[in-house]
Amino acid sequence: MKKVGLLAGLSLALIVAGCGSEETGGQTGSIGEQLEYTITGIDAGAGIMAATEDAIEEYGLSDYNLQPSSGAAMTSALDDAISNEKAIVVTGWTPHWKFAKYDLKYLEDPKGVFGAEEQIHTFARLGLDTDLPEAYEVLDNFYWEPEHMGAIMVDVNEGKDPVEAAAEWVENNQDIVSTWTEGVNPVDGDAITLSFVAWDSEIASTHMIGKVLEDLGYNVTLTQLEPGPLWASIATGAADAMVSAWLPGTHAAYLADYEGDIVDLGVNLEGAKIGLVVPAYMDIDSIEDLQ
Ligand code: PBE
Repeated sequence: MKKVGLLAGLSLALIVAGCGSEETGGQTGSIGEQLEYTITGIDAGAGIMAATEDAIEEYGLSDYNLQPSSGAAMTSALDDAISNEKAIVVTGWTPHWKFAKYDLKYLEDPKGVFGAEEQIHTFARLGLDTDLPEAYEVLDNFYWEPEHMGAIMVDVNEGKDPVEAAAEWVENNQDIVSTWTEGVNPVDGDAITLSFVAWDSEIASTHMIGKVLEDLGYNVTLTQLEPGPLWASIATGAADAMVSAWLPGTHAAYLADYEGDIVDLGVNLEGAKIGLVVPAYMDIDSIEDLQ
C-alpha cells in the first residue's frame, strides 16, 4: 500500500512539474496574467509612451497599464525578468545595447501603430548658422551608422563613463569624424550648449558630437532635459542644438508644436525603430497576442 501511494504521489508531482514547465519561468495563467497586465515603459514624455497608449487603444488592451519609469529602470526591470525567465513586455527601441546583451524580439505590429523605420534628425535654434557657423556646419554634416552609436552604447552599458566612451570613439574613428569637420575652421573657446534626454541612444550621440565640437575649440555644455523641455530648449534658444529628434513618427507631436521656431539640419542616423519588445523565450509574436 505504501509503495503504491508513493508511486502515485510521484507521478502526480511529475504531471504538475510538466504542466508548469510549459509556462514562462514557471508562471501560470494567460499572457496578460503573467504580465500582471503591465507594459513596462520609460519617461512619460517619450514619444514611445504616446505610441504605446495608441497601441493599447488600437489593439483593445484596456486591461493593461503602461507603467512610466525611465530608460534605466526599464532596462533594469528587463534584466530582472530575464534572470528569472519571467514574462515582461517593454517599450523598446533600436539602436540599443539591450539587443546585443539579451535575446529579444519586437512584437509584430500589424496595425502599424509604431510606424515603420525612423530617422534621427539634428535640430538647431534659429540663428545658429550666423552665430556659430563652424558648429552649424559640423552639425549639418553629422551622419553616422547605427553600429557606430551602438559601439558607444555598449561601452557605456559595460560601465564606461559616457564622456570617456565618446572620446575613445572619436579618437578611433577620425576617418568618419573628418568627413564632418573637413574644411571647418577651428574656433577659440566659443560657448555652445547641446541638450539631450537621458535615453541610452541619445547619451551616446550627444556626448560624441559634443566631443567633436570640443576638439574644434568649442566650450561645450551638455544639458540633460525631459523630452518636452528638450524641444522647447531649441525653440526658445536656451540650447543651441540637439541630435535627438526621432522622426517621422516618434516625435511628430513635438515637431508640430515647434515647426518654424527650429531648424531641421536633416538626418544623422537611419534605420532606427520603436516598438514593444519581449524576451525571445516568450511564447507570443504579435501585439495582438497580448489581448
Ligand atoms: N526613445 C529613444 C525616444 C526617442 C529616442 C525611443 C525612447 C522616444 O520614445 O521619445
